[in-house]
Amino acid sequence: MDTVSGAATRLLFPDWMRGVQGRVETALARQLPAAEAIPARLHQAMRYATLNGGKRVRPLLVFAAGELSEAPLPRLEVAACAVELIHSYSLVHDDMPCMDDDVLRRGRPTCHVEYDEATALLVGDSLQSLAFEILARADFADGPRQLEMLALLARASGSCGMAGGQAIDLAAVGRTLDQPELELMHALKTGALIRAAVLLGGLCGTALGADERDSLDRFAKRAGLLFQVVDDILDCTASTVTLGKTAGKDAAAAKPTYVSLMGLERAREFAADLGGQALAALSSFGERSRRLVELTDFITQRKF
Ligand code: GRG
Repeated sequence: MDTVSGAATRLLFPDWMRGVQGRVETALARQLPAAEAIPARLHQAMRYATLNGGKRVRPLLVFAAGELSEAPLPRLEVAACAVELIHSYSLVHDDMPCMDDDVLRRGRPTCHVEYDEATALLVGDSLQSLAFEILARADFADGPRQLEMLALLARASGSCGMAGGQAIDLAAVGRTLDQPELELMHALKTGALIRAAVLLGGLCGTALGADERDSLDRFAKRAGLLFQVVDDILDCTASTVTLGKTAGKDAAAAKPTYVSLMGLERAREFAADLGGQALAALSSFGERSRRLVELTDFITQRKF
């Protein structure tokens, strides 16, 4: 099987990133139902919500973690698509009037604005089902590993993961949370899927040892929190045009964030600290973790 080739490992990070993003875009377009397949409006809306947008950070994490275990590229591609389908579903539902009620996502009208609320609800439901369907296909991986990966993604997405974090988030509006409460909310809402992306990538290749799995998990948790702290900082420092989504929403909605909890400067220091902890967790992997190291820097320094 096609694994990460020597040529790929020599690519500069921006070229590697563009390569993975392009590969994932093509794979998603292939995995999604055709736009003209019945029910065409639902399938068009699913493609609208998933294709042509987004940084694809979670797929990049799958591929980067796959380099630790010399994972076959076709398997990484499927795992990356599954995680991105779950992420796309969460954004569609999060933008709906019953949740964050937003009109702009990835620089375009949100799914319920472009289509309608009932369609957006079904888009989220269908993207979630498709994520599990593609992981469950017979040629994806050997049985026990496939079950482990399915369970991992299911738990990360559900009430003890992303959906649970969203419930805590909705209940926290207008309240003051202390740091452990904020951390739990984000570990579930944003962190669980990022952690799943990293662990799935690690599971795609030759089995990692117990110590390696622990180190990877430590990295994944720090990276998930780092992503969110940077997101909070960008929400109050970047423009709507740059972000492609409505800036300043957290403060306007009286949402607890790292910036509201600790102020902008301390939030920046906290992000730098988390980045350092994430990198420290990778130290035992040496050169194999190069892409994860580069991605951590990308997440820390991202501008949108
Ligand atoms: C509706 C079950 C359910 C969950 C929603 C992920 C989420 C939970 C809500 C999204 C709201 C939000 C802005 C969270 C902050 C972190 C985050 C997930 C940002 C968006 O992810 P990016 O920046 O987006 O990776 P792109 O568009 O680049 O894919």
